[in-house]
Amino acid sequence: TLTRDELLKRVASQMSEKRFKHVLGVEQSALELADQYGGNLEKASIAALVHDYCKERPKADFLAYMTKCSYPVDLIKFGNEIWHGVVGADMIRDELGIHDEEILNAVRHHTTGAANMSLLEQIIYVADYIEPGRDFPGVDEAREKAKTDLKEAVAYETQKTLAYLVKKGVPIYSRTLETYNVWVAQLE
Ligand code: DGI
Ligand code: FE
Ligand code: FE
Ligand code: FE
Repeated sequence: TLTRDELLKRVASQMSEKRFKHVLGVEQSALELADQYGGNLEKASIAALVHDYCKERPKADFLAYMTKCSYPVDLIKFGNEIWHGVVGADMIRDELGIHDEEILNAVRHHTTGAANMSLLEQIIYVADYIEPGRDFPGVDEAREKAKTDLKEAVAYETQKTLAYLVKKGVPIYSRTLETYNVWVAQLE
């Protein structure tokens, strides 16, 4: 397994300085949340460091990987925004040798959420949204909620993200809708 230093180097080599700063911010927020809610600090750190590892991959790499392995057909219609988590998790396993399914699921679901999310998945989903470098309307409210109730923060982020995507008129991935139905609309 990679040391933290080796992991940092591998991650930094995959992205712009700006995105690497975001990754370190997500790690900081994830560690704070893990500390507060009793999550595993080491897993929170690793998941945060690798969550956007594939964000800057060429589209062709994802398409080749998806063709080689079997993914749901509806996934092919989307783009890097969805692939870097869903497909990225498997690339991280192959390239970085990270096999912990909890960490991989945290990466897999960090963009869309999921109907059922482990504590670690909730931590990474929320940390990605509230890390110190984020600045958008509503981020402070999300930070406040994260301080008092992690699940409320998950719900808030899910509602805001879906509203934002609908306003932009972009396609909504099925898993994003599932997250909304369970976490916001409380359809079980
Ligand atoms: O990778 P980051 O920028 O740190 O953040 P992210 O992985 O949470 O989100 C990446 C983008 O994906 C963000 O602009 C919101 C968008 N997104 C989330 N769910 C969906 C989506 N885009 C589409 N088209 N459909 C979705 O369901
Ligand atoms: Fe991401
Ligand atoms: Fe996110
Ligand atoms: Fe991110």
